[in-house]
Amino acid sequence: MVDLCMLDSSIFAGRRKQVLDKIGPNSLVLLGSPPAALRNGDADYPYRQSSDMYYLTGLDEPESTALLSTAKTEDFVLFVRASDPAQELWHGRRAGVDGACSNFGADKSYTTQKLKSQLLKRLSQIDDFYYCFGENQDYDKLVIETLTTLRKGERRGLRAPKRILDPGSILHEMRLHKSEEEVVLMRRAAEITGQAHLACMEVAAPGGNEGELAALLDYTFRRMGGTGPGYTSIVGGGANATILHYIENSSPLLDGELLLIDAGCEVEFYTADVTRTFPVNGKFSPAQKRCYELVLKAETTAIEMIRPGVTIDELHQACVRVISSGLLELGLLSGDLEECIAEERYKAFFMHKSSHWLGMDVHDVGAYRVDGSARPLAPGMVITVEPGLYIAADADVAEEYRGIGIRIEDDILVTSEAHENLTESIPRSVEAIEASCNAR
Ligand SMILES: [Mn+2]
Repeated sequence: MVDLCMLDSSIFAGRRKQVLDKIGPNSLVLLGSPPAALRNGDADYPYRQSSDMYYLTGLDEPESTALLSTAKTEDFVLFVRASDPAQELWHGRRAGVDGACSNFGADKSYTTQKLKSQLLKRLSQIDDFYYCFGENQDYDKLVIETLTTLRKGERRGLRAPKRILDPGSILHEMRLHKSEEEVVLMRRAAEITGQAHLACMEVAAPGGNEGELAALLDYTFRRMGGTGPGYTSIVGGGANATILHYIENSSPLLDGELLLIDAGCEVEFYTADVTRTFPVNGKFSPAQKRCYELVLKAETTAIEMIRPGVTIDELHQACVRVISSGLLELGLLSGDLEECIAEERYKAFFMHKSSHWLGMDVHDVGAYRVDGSARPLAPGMVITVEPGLYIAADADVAEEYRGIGIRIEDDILVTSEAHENLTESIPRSVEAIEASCNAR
């Protein structure tokens, strides 16, 4: 059975009620689950429910489908795998048709095999159909076949919905604004993530390996009650840190190099997303320190700006200005500051954006622009701030800067007054990082 240790069934019911209130009369929402993913041979990856499906149901099973409807039918219908002692002996527990009602609050439930006939019946009774094409080919095929059957059957009294709408327009707006319960989970994810990063600073040393630290992250996440990493951890030493999404995590840790760790713990489907960069031997070289303090200055400048009404674009522009100005001072760029910014020359060393929404998905849902303009931040939103500096090992710059990769990333809750840094306690200043690295 799914462990609802913090989010109880009333929270999922409240979310469904909000959706039902927003979709208007004669509407139906279909949410599906991704198929189990094969790793190799006959072994699967661990299953992860889609965030939208979990957000509204709390059900973490493949082959499950949810319908929410304001037509003259049940409000909430679940389709699930049938209980099957033999299958459950081999592959794990199932809610089953009875459990879908008694444990997950469905007004009516069926086995997955009934989805096709029920969808045909229920889609012929509505005007607005909320369904997201392009996420799952099996559902796309079923939906297209069903709509085609309905259109062809108009002379027999069938009718197709008038409109197909994106459920994200409602659901993703809800997910963008975190409730108190969600903030509790994100706070917990941030705390555990902090402990894991700290453990890595204490353990990392020349002669170690990136893989050992990736394992320490996993171990700390799960030992402290998380479900594991919310995305594949990035543990990159030396020039590996200049590869933005490096996940091989298998190189030796070398004396004199920096180590970049981008890792976040997931707690009940909510993830943290934190990056720290520190010296393998516990002491920044002068060039590393200059680069590090530049990225830190960009990060703190942007974080300080965060309050309702500010936009993510403005935070990024602030980071770009600090980084560009620092690159000129370090001699990594030359010329005029305004030109470097206008011509985006900083992109040779800082090529990604500074922030994204954070929540159930590490790059969480929610529109970044509204009516063509950058969206103002509002209380309850959670964003990252993560400027970086990446100097390729063969870059045409002074030798001491080659192969330096630095990113510093924190998770920020927008509050009514300004903001709260959920990951503030994880060492960030040069002094705090060196102290933690030498606390082993
Ligand atoms: Mn991030």
